Amino acid sequence: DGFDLLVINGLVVTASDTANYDIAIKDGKIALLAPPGVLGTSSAKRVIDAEGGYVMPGGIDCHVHLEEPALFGGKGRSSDNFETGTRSSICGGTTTIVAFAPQAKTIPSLLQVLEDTQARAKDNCYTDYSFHMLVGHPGEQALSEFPRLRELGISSLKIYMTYAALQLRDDQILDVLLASRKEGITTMIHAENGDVLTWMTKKLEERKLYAPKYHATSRPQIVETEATNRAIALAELMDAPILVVHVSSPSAAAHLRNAQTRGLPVYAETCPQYLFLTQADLDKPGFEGAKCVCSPPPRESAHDHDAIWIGLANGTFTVLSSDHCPFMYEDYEKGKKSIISEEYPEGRFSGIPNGCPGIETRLALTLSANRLPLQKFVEVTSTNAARLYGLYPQKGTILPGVSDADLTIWYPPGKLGTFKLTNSMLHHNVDYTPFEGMELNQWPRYTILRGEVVWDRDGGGLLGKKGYGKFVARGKSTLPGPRQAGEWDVSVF
Ligand code: DUC
Ligand code: ZN
Ligand code: ZN
Ligand code: ZN
Repeated sequence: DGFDLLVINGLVVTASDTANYDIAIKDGKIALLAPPGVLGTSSAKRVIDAEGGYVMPGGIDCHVHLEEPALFGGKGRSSDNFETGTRSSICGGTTTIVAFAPQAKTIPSLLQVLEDTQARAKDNCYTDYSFHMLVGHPGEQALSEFPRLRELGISSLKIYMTYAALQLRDDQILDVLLASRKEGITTMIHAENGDVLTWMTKKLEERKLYAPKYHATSRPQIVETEATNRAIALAELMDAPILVVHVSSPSAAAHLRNAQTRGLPVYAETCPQYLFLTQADLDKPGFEGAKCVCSPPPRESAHDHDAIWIGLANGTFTVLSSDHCPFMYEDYEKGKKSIISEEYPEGRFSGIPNGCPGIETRLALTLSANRLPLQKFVEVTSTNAARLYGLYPQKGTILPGVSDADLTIWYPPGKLGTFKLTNSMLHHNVDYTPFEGMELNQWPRYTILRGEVVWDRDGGGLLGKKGYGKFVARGKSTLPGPRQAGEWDVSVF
C-alpha cells in the first residue's frame, strides 16, 4: 500500500505515445500510469511535480568506452573509468549504458575478458550497465565461447575493419557473423577500410601534412562507404543481423537504407558528433583540433548533418549513441610532455587517439536542437537501444508492472532559456568537451533510476551513489533477425 514516488503533471513521452499522465512508482518499478490528479498524492512517500516538462524513459547509451587500454591510435587510454563515466551519464539523463569488454589480439578467451571487465565495473557504477564483447581475436576458443556468453546475458559484440590492434580480415568477419547468427548475437561493425586509410595517412605524412585537420583528409567518405557496403555484403551472405556503428557519411547511410529496403536485418547507429561537428572543427588554432578527432571524422558541412538528421527521422538509424571515448587533452606523463598535444610525437594527427567524450551531452544537445519529433527522440535514444540489445521492456519504456522505474524528467519548455555548454558543467574525467560553447535550451532536471532520484539539478545535483548501478543480463534482440530460420547452409549458394 502506498507508492514510493509519484511523478505528476508531466507530459509523458514514449516511443509510441505522448500524453499527460501521472506515474506511480513502487519497489523500483513503474506501478501505474493514471490521468492527472486521479491518484491523489497523500499516500506517496514522495511527489515530484514535473510542471508540464517532458517525462521520458531513461536514456540508454549503447556505445560507451570506459577503462579501455590504448586501442584507437596514439597512446591514450580511456580517461573515464566505470565510476566517472557512469557518474557523467546519470547527470545527463542516461540511466543504462552498454560499454565494451575489449579483447586484445593476444588474449584467446572472451570469457576471461568479460570476467575482468565485470570486475572493473562491479560496485563502481552509477547507472545500470551491460557489456558488448569487443572481439579482437576471433580464434577457435573465442568462437566456442559464444553460447556461454549468451547464458551470461551478453547478446552483442563489436568488430573492426580498421586499427592495427583490432582490424579483422573479411574471412574472420564471416567467422564472427556465422557464430553470432547461430547464438542470436548482434554484430556491431566499425566500417572503415583500414588498409586504405593507413595508405592515405602514409601519403599525407610523406608530404609532412601532420595537422589534426588531415585526420579527415586521410579517411574521406568513400573509405567509410566502401567498408559499409562490404559489411552489408558479408552480412547478407551470412543472413546475419548487423548494426553499423557511428555512421557519419550520407553515402554510407544511403547504402544502409537500400539494404533495409531489401529487407535485410541491417541496422545503423549515428552519434551527436555527426550532427553537430564538421571538418572545420579539426582546423582550430594550435593543436585544439585534436579535441574533435574521432573515427569516422566529422564530415564537410551542414548538408552532411542534414542527411544524418533525415536518416534518424526516417528510421535508417535505429539508435543515436554517444560513442563516448574519453581521452585527456593535457595528458602529461611523468616528467614528459602532453601525449596528445602538439609536442607528441611531433604533433601528428596519426598520434591522436580517436574518440570524443559525450555520454553526458548526448540527450541535451539532441533535444535542444529540436529537429526530431519527440517520440522519435525517445525511440532512438532509449527504446530502440533496448530492443536492439535485448533490454526491452525492462528498459526503454514505462510499461506498468514490467519496466524499471528509469525516467528522465526535463524542464518545462522555455524554462531554462538558452545557455552555452561548457566543460565545467560536466562530470566526466575529461578536460574538454568537443561541443564547448554550443547553445542549449534543455537539460535533464531529474534522473530516476529504479525509483531512486539520482540527479536533481536544482536540489543538490548528483545524488546517486556509486555501486547502485547493477549489471543487467540481456536477452536476444527483439528487432527482426535472420530472414531464414534454421542454420546457415553453404550448400544453398
Ligand atoms: N571507434 C569507436 O567506436 N570509438 C572510438 C574510436 C573508434 O574508432
Ligand atoms: Zn590465439
Ligand atoms: Zn568504432
Ligand atoms: Zn566507439
